[in-house]
Amino acid sequence: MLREINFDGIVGPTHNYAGLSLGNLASARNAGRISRPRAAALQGLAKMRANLALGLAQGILLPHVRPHRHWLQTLSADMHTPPPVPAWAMSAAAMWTANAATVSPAPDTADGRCHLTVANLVTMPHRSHEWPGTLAQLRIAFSDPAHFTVHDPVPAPFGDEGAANHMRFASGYDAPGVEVFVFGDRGGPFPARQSRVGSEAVARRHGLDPSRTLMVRQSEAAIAAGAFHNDVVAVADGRTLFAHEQAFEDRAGTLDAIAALVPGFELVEVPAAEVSLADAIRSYLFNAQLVTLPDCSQALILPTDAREVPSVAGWVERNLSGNGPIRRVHYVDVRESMANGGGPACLRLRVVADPATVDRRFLVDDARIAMIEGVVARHWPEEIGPAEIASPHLIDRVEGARAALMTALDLDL
Ligand code: SUG
Repeated sequence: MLREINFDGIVGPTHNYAGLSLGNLASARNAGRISRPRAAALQGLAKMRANLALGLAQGILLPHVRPHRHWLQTLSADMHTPPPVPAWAMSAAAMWTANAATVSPAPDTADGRCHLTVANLVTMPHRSHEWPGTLAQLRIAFSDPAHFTVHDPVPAPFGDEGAANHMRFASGYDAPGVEVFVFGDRGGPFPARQSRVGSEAVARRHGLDPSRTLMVRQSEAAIAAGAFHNDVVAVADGRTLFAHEQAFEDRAGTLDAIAALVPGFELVEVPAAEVSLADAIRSYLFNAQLVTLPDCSQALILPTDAREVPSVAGWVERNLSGNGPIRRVHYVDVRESMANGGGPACLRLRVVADPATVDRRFLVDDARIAMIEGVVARHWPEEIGPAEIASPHLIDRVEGARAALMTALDLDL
């Protein structure tokens, strides 16, 4: 039976604040801070546990090999090369699996298979070398050719950042969906990471029906305010779109086009007059997981940080007491990830599939989460300071930590 599985990235042992992402305000704000990889990974695992308790299906993707020595070799570099090269090679950014791939579930595609295209992430140097590690995992997790096709990345220079810039509407898991690709072309002082050409290539290779596929321009104002991915200002689930008024360049045209294709379309729009773009981005109100619970009601999984921004807290309270489709809000503490610009929705890749067709090592229940927590508690560094990034002692430690996790999960990657 098809259902939505959230594949969360396990936060890797090298999680650190190197300020690498131009246009990601949290990453810039926290550059040079001491990170807490162990707490970060445990926060992510606690989120997974809470989602399991809500009756959701949960999967994992794994930290990548760091430092990425093979990539350093292609630059004729090593961990003694001057900054920022070592920090690029140590990045734990693969934890944000909303950027792992774009996923088109089987009911949407011409051949009736679920298609995944690994994201090339070419815009940011520290993320541009993630795709081979992600592709290797996707090829194992989704190796059943009767149900899945996993594609190589779209070639450079066409930026593709995966599901973070993709929304899907559908009336049920078995029903064909409407897929909306959100690209950017200008972002004020900041890069627009998702290209139109990249999005169109993904739609074609997935065999999507053009009459149920939309290409939508992200608003320049949103990118300039720090929405480096669309999922910082909009999220969709079922027939519902939860979005900021300034998420799309052509607001009216976008909403009309979605409404025309999605019967029973429900819009939960937050006006700029109630929550400014700045507050939306500071709170990550829209980087929520919008999920359908087993009783068919919809809930938002919000970061605890959202409670601390008064305009957002006020909006959430008013919305819940209204008659909208979002009936419940659950808060999760993912502060370590948030401090690098990654909220609850960044940490997960949604795949609509039958769990029985997925490699079991990539699915978790409470017992497996407890087992992973044990590995993290034993092996993940408690803290990483900015001066330690290239230290041989830290490198030994994080390589051993990842190896211990692979052994525990019976994976050799
Ligand atoms: O690509 N942060 C990530 C955050 C990704 C969030 N994902 C989604 N919105 N789906 C990024 O900017 C920070 C790295 C650093 O500064 O060390 C970082 O890469």
